[in-house]
Amino acid sequence: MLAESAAFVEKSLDALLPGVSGPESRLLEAMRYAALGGGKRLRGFFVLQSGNLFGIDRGALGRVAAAVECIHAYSLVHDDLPAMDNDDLRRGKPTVHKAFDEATAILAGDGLLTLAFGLLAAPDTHGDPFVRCELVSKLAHASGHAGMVGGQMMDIAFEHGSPGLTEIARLQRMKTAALITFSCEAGAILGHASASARAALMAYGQELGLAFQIADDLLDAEGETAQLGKAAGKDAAHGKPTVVSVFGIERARAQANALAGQAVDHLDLFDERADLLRAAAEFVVSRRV
Ligand code: GRG
Repeated sequence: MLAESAAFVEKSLDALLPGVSGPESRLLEAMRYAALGGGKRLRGFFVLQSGNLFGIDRGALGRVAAAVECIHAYSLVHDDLPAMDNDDLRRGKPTVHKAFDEATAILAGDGLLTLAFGLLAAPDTHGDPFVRCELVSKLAHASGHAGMVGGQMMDIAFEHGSPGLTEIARLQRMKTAALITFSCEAGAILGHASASARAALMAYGQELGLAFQIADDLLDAEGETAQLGKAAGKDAAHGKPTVVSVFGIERARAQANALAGQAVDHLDLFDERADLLRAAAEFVVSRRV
């Protein structure tokens, strides 16, 4: 299901990332290393599938999917830095600061972050400047202090506290679900969709984003480093509060499945063109990587 769209997202990214040349070539090489050649491309998949519901052309969808994957790749590069998670392995290969160096990793993340907004703002993404502006502003909200970056700060703050389930859910909505929600909303923005269609896609993204994070925490608790392509068992080792640490494995799994089911219910107003989004909900909670 994901393979075809992952290949298309990879191709789009390859074409849209700058080529490696000039005295800054080390930066460009690190950006390409971080963004290409790995990852499930799940966020890109949501962009493509939400856009398909409204007949958006593939070129535009490839640009928006690439923008979201650039933001995601930057967040992984910065998350892996010694000042944050200090990880050596990501997507089955050395993290960017290991393959290059810390300064280059910081700059590569910065380069990917800004490239994402440049891609959305360019006329090739959509002929209507209001649509481009809305994509930029919604992605900024999802990835900045009110979304992913804010969630990451809460994650760090909670290492020294004992948050309850409400706080953990808020953190996960910001850190993980906000970017997934934007990916699902993007097709509706590009397609000038009705308010109800847009709300349904956002609700799907929010529920599935939370299910995705719980599934990720379950993989961290139960998976193997070699299979995941990143370090496993880190949450427990660091005493990190997650839905798994609060609920235990079985209840956390039941919660992830329930959220995935609720996500699918939000798609009721769409016909069979939403079937891949329906299937993705099952994938998100049963995945092994
Ligand atoms: C450092 C600004 C900043 C933000 C960091 C995304 C993030 C916030 C941290 C990465 C660590 C983490 C466990 C985040 C939760 C989201 C998540 C599960 C990311 C991994 O996403 P996948 O599984 O990765 O989709 P691939 O490699 O398949 O793209």
